[in-house]
Amino acid sequence: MTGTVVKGIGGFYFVYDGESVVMGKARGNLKRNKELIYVGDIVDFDIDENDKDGECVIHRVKERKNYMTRPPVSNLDILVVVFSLVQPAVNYPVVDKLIAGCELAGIDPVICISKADLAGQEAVAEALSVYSPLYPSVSVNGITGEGIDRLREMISGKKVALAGPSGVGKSTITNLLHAGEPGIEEAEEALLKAATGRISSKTGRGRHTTRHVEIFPLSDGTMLYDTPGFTSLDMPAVEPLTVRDLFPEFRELNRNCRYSDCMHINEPECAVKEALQQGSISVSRYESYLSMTEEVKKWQK
Ligand SMILES: Nc1nc2c(ncn2[C@@H]2O[C@H](COP(=O)(O)OP(=O)(O)OP(=O)(O)O)[C@@H](O)[C@H]2O)c(=O)[nH]1
Ligand SMILES: [Mg+2]
Ligand SMILES: [Zn+2]
Repeated sequence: MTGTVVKGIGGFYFVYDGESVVMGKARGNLKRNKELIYVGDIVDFDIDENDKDGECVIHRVKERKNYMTRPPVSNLDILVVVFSLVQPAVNYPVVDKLIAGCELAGIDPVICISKADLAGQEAVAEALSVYSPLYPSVSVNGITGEGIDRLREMISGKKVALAGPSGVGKSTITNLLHAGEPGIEEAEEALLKAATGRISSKTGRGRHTTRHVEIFPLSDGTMLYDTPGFTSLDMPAVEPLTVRDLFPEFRELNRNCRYSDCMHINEPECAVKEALQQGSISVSRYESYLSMTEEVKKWQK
């Protein structure tokens, strides 16, 4: 049989075959090869109801379309980069790193500004103006549900992960997208519900409420991955030139730079720096770019 791994905890995996979820373990050959199983993996498994380790044994992981290590997920069509402007305060370098990680993995990012009720319309509009020319973008209010229908349309039928800092409201959005699903019994709904947490009043940060990646299948075919939040992200071991190419707003302009290998930092006749001076490239995006190129230098000898 074939199914999707929807959750993994302590060596146990939950596999969804389109109808029901069975729990089981990986067969010895996978463990011996130290093959990792990601949530989102399509796996071949056998049902073994007499096994003491659960109802199924996974014996093969199918080739992945793509994967990410942070958060650890595979086979995504879309990754929704969720961040709030306040509670917790936005950290643009982290947001831009996550977006760059999507570009690197070949996953389409959608930008979602959460907690629209807390930041004020102007601040939300300003943040949207930075990202909406680059990627599909939306703002949502987890209290009133405003914006959730637009988000639902943007991700309908796709394999979609919600990712971003702890406490920004990913699990709240998961529950809102999940609410009102037809055919779900109340008890089942309670089980399916993603746990949400509070913001620490001391630090203004999230409390890492979600500890594991979990997929919630929706009735329109959407596979919604809720993921644990983080406070920081590391750059992968890539060349500075690769980092440059992860910024879509630079790619077009690069043709007008004097040098085709222009890093848009100190070179003369650089179209990106001109655009920056004219204000058509966002200062915060450019600063994220600078910090990312600095960070990957540690990988160079
Ligand atoms: N004011 C306001 N609070 C919100 C909103 N969305 C979520 N919250 C609250 O923010 C807190 C954190 O929400 P979660 O959904 O647990 O955040 P998370 O991103 O899943 O956090 P982790 O699981 O730690 O990564 C909860 O107390 C929510 O009720 C919103 O739009 N406005
Ligand atoms: Mg959560
Ligand atoms: Zn340049």
